Amino acid sequence: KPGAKGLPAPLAWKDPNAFIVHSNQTVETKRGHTGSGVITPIGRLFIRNNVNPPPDGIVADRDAWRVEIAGVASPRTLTLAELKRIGLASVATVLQCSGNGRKYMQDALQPGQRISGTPWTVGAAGCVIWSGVPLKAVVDALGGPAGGARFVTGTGGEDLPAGLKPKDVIVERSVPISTLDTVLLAWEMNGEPLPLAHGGPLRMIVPGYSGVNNIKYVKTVALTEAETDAKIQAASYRMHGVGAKADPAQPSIWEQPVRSWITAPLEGGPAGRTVVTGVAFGGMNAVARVEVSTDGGRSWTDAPFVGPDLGRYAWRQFALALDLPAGTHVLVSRATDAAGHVQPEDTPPNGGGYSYNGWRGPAVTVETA
Ligand code: MSS
Repeated sequence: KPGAKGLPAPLAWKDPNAFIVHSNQTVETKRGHTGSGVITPIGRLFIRNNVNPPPDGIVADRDAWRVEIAGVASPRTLTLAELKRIGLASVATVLQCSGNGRKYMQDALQPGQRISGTPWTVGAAGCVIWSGVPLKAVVDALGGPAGGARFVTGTGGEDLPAGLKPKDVIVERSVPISTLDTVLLAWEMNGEPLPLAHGGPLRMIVPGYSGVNNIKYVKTVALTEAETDAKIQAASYRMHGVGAKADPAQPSIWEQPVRSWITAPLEGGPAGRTVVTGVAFGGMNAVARVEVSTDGGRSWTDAPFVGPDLGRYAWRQFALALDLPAGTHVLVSRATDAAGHVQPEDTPPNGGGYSYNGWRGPAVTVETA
């Protein structure tokens, strides 16, 4: 039963009341627990690991962490201390699992159809400020890209389980070279040293891209001609039909689509004045507009954004004060990004349960009296 399990021991430092524990490696922030500030407190941010994290020891001496930079004119292995002498930048991004909202796709399946994977609702997401060095500055310091680079490929620093083919388990992802201008090699989140659980000592952040592309404990960053043939890239996190097999010709789960959901109210209460709050983001583009409906999408009202605007990759919070008469209300929100993409009513199910961004799935039904 979701919510019945306690936090796994390595995550015991997190707020025990803020999570639905799906498994040792998949811990979802309860809806409404991302807080009323724009930034998600680290103690309430979701966790998703594809394999067991490395031992704690790797954050004992953070500055000694080594990352190999390849596919540049002068390839080198740099320590974190050396990276800190190259540059510093900060960016706020929505960190969201590719499968966030998968439950809404699973709930809509026909008999005989199946989508496997964690049934995340809205809580495999948060908004984080990352600080570190722009990858571009590191590449420039090493003489610029070697010829022919088409991808940025990051490799996670986990010890791989024995007895399995490394390519089947290694967390290694390639993203298009166009991200070279925005990728950050981050050692801080929300002003704190990056905890191991979120990828410390060093994480590759790809602004606007879904969770899996943000490689924790990154040990190699390479500019490559081809996408990695690791299973997590070639035969997983692909857009394909329900029941079909993943293959490298299908689109990879990279850029996040526009999305929003309501964070309060989640339960009924007295009729009358109510503040409907939520979060909205555009993925690659800034979010430009969000509307709220209290009648399940029949009529819509623009909701004002509140709090600071932390840039195009961050989410914005919204708060609409309104009067709810006594009765049943179906609350939903619908975001539009700066490029004009509108959140659809539903996202057709896909085989991996990825990139759900419908406004219908996360509807909240409340009774007021
Ligand atoms: N990285 C590494 N190294 N490993 C692993 O496992 N996972 C992914 C990312 N990265 C991994 C990595 C995923 S998948 C996700 S979401 C993310 O991460 C999460 O994060 P956090 O920090 O929250 O845990 Mo899905 O798309």
